Amino acid sequence: MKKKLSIFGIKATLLLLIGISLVLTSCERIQQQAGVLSTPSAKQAIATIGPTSESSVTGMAIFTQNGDQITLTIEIQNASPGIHGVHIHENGDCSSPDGKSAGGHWNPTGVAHGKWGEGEFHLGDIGNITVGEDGTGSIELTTDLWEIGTGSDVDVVGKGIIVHADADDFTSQPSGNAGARIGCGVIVLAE
Ligand SMILES: [Cu+2]
Ligand SMILES: [Zn+2]
Repeated sequence: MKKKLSIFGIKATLLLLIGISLVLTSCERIQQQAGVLSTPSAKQAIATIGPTSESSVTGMAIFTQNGDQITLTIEIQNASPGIHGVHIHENGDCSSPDGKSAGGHWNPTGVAHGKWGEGEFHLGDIGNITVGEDGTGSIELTTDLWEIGTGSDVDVVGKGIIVHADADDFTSQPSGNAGARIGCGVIVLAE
């Protein structure tokens, strides 16, 4: 009788210890999640790029803020090999089959189209992506000219990413003569 009781006592203690450790683990998780959400330097915005009716292009654009610097990385797949212009356009609207619903180049400063970092250029003038034989390509750009989720004139959230069939020549107005719109994505604040 005594033996049975002591075995029961060990089992009960073990169960209690497992229960306490489970509660502690879930508390830690909640604290970690809250920490990520409240860190202002980890602000991110993303756009999932999908094909217009003229293509099968897919891709992803990720904007990550670090201090006052924002780094944009765009990766695309299933594109034709060669050079493709890529811009931020003024509307986060990919509803039309030709991508025209995204409007013109995002140009909150009201200047001419051009090459990023040289003379006048739209805040949406990201540049050109070189796509290899495997149909993939990428571009990266770091700047303090954009903001994420501030609601200001230079906030990228709510705008569109457009990938073009041809290269941006950086001189033709108003959009670099980059041809048809083959990929489109809406820039949204990342959770
Ligand atoms: Cu464009
Ligand atoms: Zn432009």
